[in-house]
Amino acid sequence: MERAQCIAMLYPELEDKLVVTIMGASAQELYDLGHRENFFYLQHAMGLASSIGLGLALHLPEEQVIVLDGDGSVLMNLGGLATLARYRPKNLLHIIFDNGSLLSTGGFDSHTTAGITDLAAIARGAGIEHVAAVDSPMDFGEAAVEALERDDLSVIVAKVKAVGPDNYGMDLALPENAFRFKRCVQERKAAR
Ligand SMILES: Cc1ncc(C[n+]2csc(CCOP(=O)(O)OP(=O)(O)O)c2C)c(N)n1
Repeated sequence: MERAQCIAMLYPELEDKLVVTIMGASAQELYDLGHRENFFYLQHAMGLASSIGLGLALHLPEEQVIVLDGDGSVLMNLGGLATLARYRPKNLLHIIFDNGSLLSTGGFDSHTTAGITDLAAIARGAGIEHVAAVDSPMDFGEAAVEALERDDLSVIVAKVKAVGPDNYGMDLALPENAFRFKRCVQERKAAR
């Protein structure tokens, strides 16, 4: 299974949600499907996409927040899973694309490559009740639908191939994306 395939399956569902991605391949694959003002690509701050998602979810309970993360990034902020479990926002779905690689910076193996580290087990051990580990598009789709309907914190660990986009490049620098995303959040809040 490829991450781009999963993101494409998810894309129609993302129109009315707030979406935070890590930098690099995940961000590019989402951007390539068509940028929307409710997408925030967290450049540089590896590991903190779930923390940004948690803050958004806690402060905007009427929004549904989706975080698109990577194994390498999650490994840099394992405590983030425990913090998610503790605050348990009902409106947060944390999707971890586990490609066993730090793909966006050259494809170095991560701790999950040889099956040493099990991120789904860590998420469960952190206290997150709804954790799905999937490795096929059908299972990913089912897990995503269940999570979006659940009304509780959910984590999906999706095993994917270590492949990314052919080309990188976004016509949207981090500050511009951040300002526009914030404005989008404010406008959605005002419209409710
Ligand atoms: C604190 C920090 N360290 C290192 C980097 C450089 N860096 C950017 S993306 C990346 C790899 C991310 O790996 P992963 O989360 O598994 O996602 P993938 O690239 O495999 O999609 C690294 C090491 C960074 N941006 N921030």
